[in-house]
Amino acid sequence: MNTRIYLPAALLLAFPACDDPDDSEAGEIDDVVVDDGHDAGDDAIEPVGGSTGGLDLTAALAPQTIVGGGPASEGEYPFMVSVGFAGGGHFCGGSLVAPSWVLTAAHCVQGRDPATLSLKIGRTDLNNAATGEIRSVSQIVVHPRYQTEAGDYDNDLALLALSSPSTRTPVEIAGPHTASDRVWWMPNVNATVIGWGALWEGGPGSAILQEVQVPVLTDTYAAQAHVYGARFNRAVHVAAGPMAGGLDSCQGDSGGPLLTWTAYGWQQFGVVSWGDGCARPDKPGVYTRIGSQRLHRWLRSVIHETPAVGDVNGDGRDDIVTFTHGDSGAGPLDVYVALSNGTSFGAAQLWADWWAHRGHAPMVGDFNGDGRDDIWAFTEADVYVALSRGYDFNGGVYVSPYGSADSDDIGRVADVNGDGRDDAVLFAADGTGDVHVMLSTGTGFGPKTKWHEYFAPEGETPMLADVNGDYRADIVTFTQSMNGAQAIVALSNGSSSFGAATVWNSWFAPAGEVPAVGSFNNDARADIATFVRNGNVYVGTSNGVNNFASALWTSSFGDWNDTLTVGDVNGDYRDDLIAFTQDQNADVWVALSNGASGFGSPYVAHSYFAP
Ligand SMILES: [Ca+2]
Ligand SMILES: [Ca+2]
Ligand SMILES: [Ca+2]
Ligand SMILES: [Ca+2]
Repeated sequence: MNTRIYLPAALLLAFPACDDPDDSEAGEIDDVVVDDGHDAGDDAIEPVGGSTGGLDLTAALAPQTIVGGGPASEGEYPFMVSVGFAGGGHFCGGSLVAPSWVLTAAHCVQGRDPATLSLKIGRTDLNNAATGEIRSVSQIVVHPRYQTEAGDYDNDLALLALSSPSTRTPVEIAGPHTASDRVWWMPNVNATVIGWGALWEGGPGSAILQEVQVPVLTDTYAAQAHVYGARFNRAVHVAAGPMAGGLDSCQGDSGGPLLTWTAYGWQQFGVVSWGDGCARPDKPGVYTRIGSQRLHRWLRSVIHETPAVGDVNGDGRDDIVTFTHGDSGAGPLDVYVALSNGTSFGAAQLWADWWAHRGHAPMVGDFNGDGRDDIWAFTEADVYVALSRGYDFNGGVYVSPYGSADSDDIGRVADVNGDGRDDAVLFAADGTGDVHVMLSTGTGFGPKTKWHEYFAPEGETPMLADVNGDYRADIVTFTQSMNGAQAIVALSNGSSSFGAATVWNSWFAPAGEVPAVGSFNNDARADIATFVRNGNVYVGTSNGVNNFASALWTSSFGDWNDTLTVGDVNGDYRDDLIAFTQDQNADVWVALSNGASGFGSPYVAHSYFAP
């Protein structure tokens, strides 16, 4: 087994402090010619043009591969990054995923000093100094659970903060809106992997970026004994490559992107991590599964704050809340609130600190039924709640029975039994379709019990809303698959279960759209909505029995990069549209529902919130 980092022996000697899990493998690529540019004192200033990636270019110019591929065109992958040593050579790939963040593999950078790293962004030929951008690294954030689970190189992810933002366009990462993007990287889809790594197992790298197409494999295949067995962990790994071998990523490609071509351009769903050799039969490349719920959530929570919407002071108008995140022991882990005045949101106020680490899923909901929404966090093993006092969240903390949550689950908060207190609902992301509920007692949680046997299996987008107006929240899922886009409902019986799953709309929120639930018109029943990338928002109004009737309510709201949601900003019992841009401006946009057929003109309701 080996990771796909490029670390020739000479490089290890030059950086003895930079130990690597893969030391023992370095000999496999010792025929790579290493230049002498790795002395920090030798080349303190980036020798634009001279940084060859430590490769013998004459040997690397053979017209092949990554393994079995071919050269990329100039400008084809503007988000591609070469991770190298300052004044030295390439050793890993990476990808620009936000203006100030580069994604790579944990095993490439763990334990390193950020000051020793240099990034080349958007360069195809590592020798061509006229192209791309050079950036230094101010911070390395390694996944806190890297290498702590059962499989090989679990959670092999790291983010590098850039010293100054890149001007290149970042690549989109899979799963930004729960699971709707899963459709683009289903098994058998042909994915693309790119890198400057070895052209064959044990061979030299390439100065010219290489690309190759590899089929996405099923988890079942990758977990077979003759493939990777238990070393393959489906929660965090995805395998790609022909079963017969011949096409693969290899040493020097580690940290680079595994990409799929969607209707909207490139999307990254994997990070080059490890494999047995390169391009061997039944030994495909194994990639970090960044499209999984939990890894996407972690990535997102490093790059951005997490916004939420709820009425935290109990005046009937929904307010906005943001969770800043941070790591255990490091912070910041603040929670800010901006209260609605009926039209816009006031100044941000600090209402809590030390809440929701990176990767934990924060939410808001009224745990004790006093009309004020409280803050929640779904962690690896528990559900936490802190009560609102109307001016902060220091009204007491409650924790679920230990082990009741799983970081792969999709957690939701809603009142399923109609007692006015929001309950915790957990949708299993392991494909079983189990739905569990923990009822709120107002001062604690009841036992975790199964309320549905099969609802919203992996790849769907589950939500809760009272669609029949009996004050009990029902479960709703959007299938969002390649050949179907159903909205399916199972009604709460108020005490122990959700009923039979029934299709209420047979075409709503197909893959690539962002679904939501809310009450948009003047009845007491919750409806559904979907945000389309072109700015259209459709609403499906509930008839309370068996149907959501779809209509276009606006054609000018939101941008795909926004976090799109709904809430009742003005307290008229109708949900309005809310978009958090989460960019440098971090504007919050609102469009008010007219209660019948449309949303008003979008306006900025807060000028800087949840960047
Ligand atoms: Ca309020
Ligand atoms: Ca409350
Ligand atoms: Ca309840
Ligand atoms: Ca209901």
